[in-house]
Parts: sequence; C-alpha cells; structure tokens
Amino acid sequence: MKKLLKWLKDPAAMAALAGVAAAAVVLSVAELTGAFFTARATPVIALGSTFIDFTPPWMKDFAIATFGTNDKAALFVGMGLTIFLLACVLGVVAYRRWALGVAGVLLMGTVIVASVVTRASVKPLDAIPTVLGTIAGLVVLRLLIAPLWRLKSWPEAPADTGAAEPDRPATSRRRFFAAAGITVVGAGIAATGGRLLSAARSNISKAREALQLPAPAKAAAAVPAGVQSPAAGVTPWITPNGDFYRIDTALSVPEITADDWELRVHGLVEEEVRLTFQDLLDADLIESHVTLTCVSNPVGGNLAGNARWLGLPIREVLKRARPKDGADMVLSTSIDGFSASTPLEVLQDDRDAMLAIGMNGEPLPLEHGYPVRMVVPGLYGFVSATKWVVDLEVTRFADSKAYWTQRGWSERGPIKTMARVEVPKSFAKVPAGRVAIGGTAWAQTRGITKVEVQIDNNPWAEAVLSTEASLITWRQWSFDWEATPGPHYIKVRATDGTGEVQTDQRADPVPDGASGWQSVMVTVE
Ligand SMILES: Nc1nc2c(c(=O)[nH]1)N[C@H]1C(S)=C(S)[C@@H](COP(=O)(O)O)O[C@H]1N2
Ligand SMILES: [Mo]
Repeated sequence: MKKLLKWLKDPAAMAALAGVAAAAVVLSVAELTGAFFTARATPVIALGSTFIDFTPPWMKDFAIATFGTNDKAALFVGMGLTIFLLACVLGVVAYRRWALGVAGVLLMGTVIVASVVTRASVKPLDAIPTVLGTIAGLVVLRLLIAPLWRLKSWPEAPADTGAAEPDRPATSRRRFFAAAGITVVGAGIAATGGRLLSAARSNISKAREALQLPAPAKAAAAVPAGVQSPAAGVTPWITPNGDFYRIDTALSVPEITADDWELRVHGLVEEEVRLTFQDLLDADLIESHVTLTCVSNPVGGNLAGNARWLGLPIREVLKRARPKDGADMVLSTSIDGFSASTPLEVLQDDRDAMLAIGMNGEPLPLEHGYPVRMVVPGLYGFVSATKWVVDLEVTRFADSKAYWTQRGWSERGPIKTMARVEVPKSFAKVPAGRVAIGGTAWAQTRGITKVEVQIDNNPWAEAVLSTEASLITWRQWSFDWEATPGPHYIKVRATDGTGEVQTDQRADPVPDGASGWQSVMVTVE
C-alpha cells in the first residue's frame, strides 16, 4: 500500500491515470451522444463486434467451451482490460511527448470510427458519437496532463514551511487526483445516462409486447403424453423462452420494428419477392415444435433448446420466387451482417423450414430474432437459423460463403446424433441404491430409436425412451440404476432412425459439430 502510494506520486503514474480518465471520457461522451444514433455506433459495441468478426474458429470454439453463453461478458471484460492498459500507455506517452500522445489518441479514434462505419446497416453519420468522444477525451487529457509538466519542474518544498503555499507539489497532486476522480465519476454518470436514454428512446420492447400473433392455419401436432423423462431433474421437454440458449455475434441486440422489417428474396430466381411483416401476418402460418442445436455445443453441452415455432414455410416463399436451375443454396443474411448458407432443397422439402415470428406462443424475444428469424429442422443454427433475417439470396455453394464458413467452419451443417446425461450431474455424490439416470438425445429429421447406458465396463444396457413427439424434436430417456458404493462412470449413446449408432469418435465442434460419447463420473456413498 505504501509502495503504491509512493508510486502514485510519480508523474508518469499520474499521467497513466490521466490517460484512463480521458479514455473514460471518450467512451462516456460517445455513449451519451450515441443514444441518438444506432446502438451499434458506440465504440465498445463496434470494437467488440469487429473483434468478433475477426474471430478464428479455434477462438470461437475456445470462447464457447470456456465461457459458454457468457462469452459476451468475457469479451467485455477482456476489452475493458485492453482499453485500460492502452489508456495508461497513451497517458504516459502524452505526458512525455504531447504530440505523440495526440497522434495515438487520434489513431485510436480513427480505428474506432473505422470499426463503427464498417458495421452492417450503419450510416456514416453514426461515426459522430466517436468523433465527439475523441475530441472531449483529448481536451480532458490536456487539462489533466498540463499541471503534471509544471509539477516535474518544482522542487519538493520542505514539509514544515507551514503556511499554505498553493503551488506546492503536494497540493497540485491532490488537485490532480481530485480532478481525475471527478472526471472518472462524471464519465460513469454520463455513460449510465446514455444507457438509460437509449433504453427510453427505444420502444422496440413495447412494440413486441403489443404484437398480437395470429392463429396458425395449421396448428402444431399435440404433444403426446410421456415426452418428459420420469427422472427428476431432466430439462423440461419444451424450453421456456427465458431459458433458451442464446448464441450469436450480436453484442447489442439488433432493433428492427415489425413495421420496418422487410425481407428481400432475390438472386437466382425468376421473380424477386419482397415480404413485409403484414404479409406474414396475413399468410397461412404453421406452428411446429423444433429442437434447435448449436454446432459449438460440446459433447454433453446445453446449447440446444426445443420450442414451438409459429411461422411461414420458406417453401411457400420460394414457390413464388421460383429458383432457377443450378441454384443449390440460400444465403440468408441478418440486419447485422451475419449470414448462413442453407441447402436449397432443405428449404423446399416437407420438413417445414420457416420464417418464424412466434416462439412458444409469444412474439420472438428480441435476443432470439424479433421480428423474424429462420428455423430449419435438422441443421445446426450457424447454417440455418438466421435471426433478424432480412435477405434471402438464392445462389450456389460454389459462388458464396456464409459468415462462419468464411471463418473456417463447414459450409453445411446437418446435426449429429447426440445423447446427453443430465442427472446425476457430473461429479455428483449420490446415495447407494436405486438412482434414476436421465437425459435427452437428438438426431433431428432422423429421430432417436434407442438410447443405451454403460456403467463402468459393464455391457451396454437399453434405457427407457420417453414418448417420441416427432423426428425433428429431441427425445428424453431414463435408466434405473442399482448403484453400489464407490466411483462410477456413466456413459451414454444413442441410435438414430436410420439405425446408425452415435459414433464414439471424438471430434471438436470445429468445423462441423462435436461427436463422441459423454462420460459422467459420479461417486456413490
Ligand atoms: N443474426 C444472427 N443469427 C444467428 C446467429 C448470429 O450470430 N447472428 N447465430 C446462429 C447460431 S450459431 C445459432 S446456434 C442460432 C442460435 O439461436 P438462438 O440464439 O435463438 O438459440 O442462431 C443462429 N442465428
Ligand atoms: Mo451455433
């Protein structure tokens, strides 16, 4: 502590603090003024999004494996540390050579502006918050650093001279710390104000709540009794919207009102089609239970969810557009520049791929694609489930690459057969005697016909399958185990509707989905 205090008296350390205060001003002024521009225009969101766009497959895989659906929070923490360190360095540089410091700040500002204006559907004027923030940051940096230069040239006054001497280094130091502190606190207030202001100016949540979904022309098949595993603790067969996993590249949820939404269907088609939200409301909608799965889901992971989706079959839209011969892919693009490549035939067959507007009886939640997303049974989300979708280009795999394919993931993504143990949990301690093992398995479009459990090195034994609702939803299972004291391993594997047993070949999620058998260690007491 003493050392820290002594170190803080060093003008260079004070300059570093000035840099941090100036950076806080840059960000908060941009946040506050950014409330009047698109959310994606603020420096942190734009920089973070640009960083995500440059994420190689191994890094995405690592981030999801390490942080799961908290990957965005982890990114913000990482960015915060990076900005903090850069600000310290720039503060010291500005103190030593002001012109160089200014050049550094302007360079940073330029990088941020570049990352703002290159975002999808961002206008050049959206750079204004960053420009204002950078100017304010430079002014504050100058105001904080100038007294430090004087400080350097003053000899330390003897402590016992008594009378107030305004220019004593101790006094100017105190003034400096007060000024820097006030700046940081003020920046915090401005940033919070900016947040509140953006939230108040956005009425997207209200519009969503006010939206009345139409009744489907074709209702979902009734969910048969017995889909839920009898083993206590297995995930609900229908995932509530609030618990549904969320995976996307969007640091701030794109905001499109239903009124502004329009879908353009173009490319290798006889007729370009444009759809408004009203067109969707007026169409014959269908409702269907579909289990979505993320390609980044590790063996035994929980990046999968099952919901009742309401939407228009994409088949119907394609019928109107009439794809030309030679087309084999539809590239769907979201308002924020994500894209997915889906085989054309998958969108035309009877599996009911849809432009969804409803999820479990509610309008799509904002994070799950409001107002319209794609839902395609049987394919991982990264090649099919485009949220906030605004564009369908009928094209060819040979001509176009989707977002994750450009970054090293596969161009196609059929879902691999997977069984997972949900109870008991990994490393759980359970009492000896009868233990209910249970979990979920999926092989969308093929269905699950068998789940087997292996305890330690005993022979594989068949689990009891819960009722099957359809081939495009997951299927639960349970297994009664007579548990004896000691450590035990529980392994699980599924067989799909084609008779194929889930492979034991371990594969990482990159490039086209994880495989292998899950093994759970439990201790019986
Ligand atoms: N616009 C957009 N849509 C997207 C993504 C994205 O990054 N941006 N990610 C996809 C991926 S990888 C998956 S697994 C699903 C996840 O959908 P969910 O968040 O509703 O579960 O959305 C897909 N749709
Ligand atoms: Mo995904």
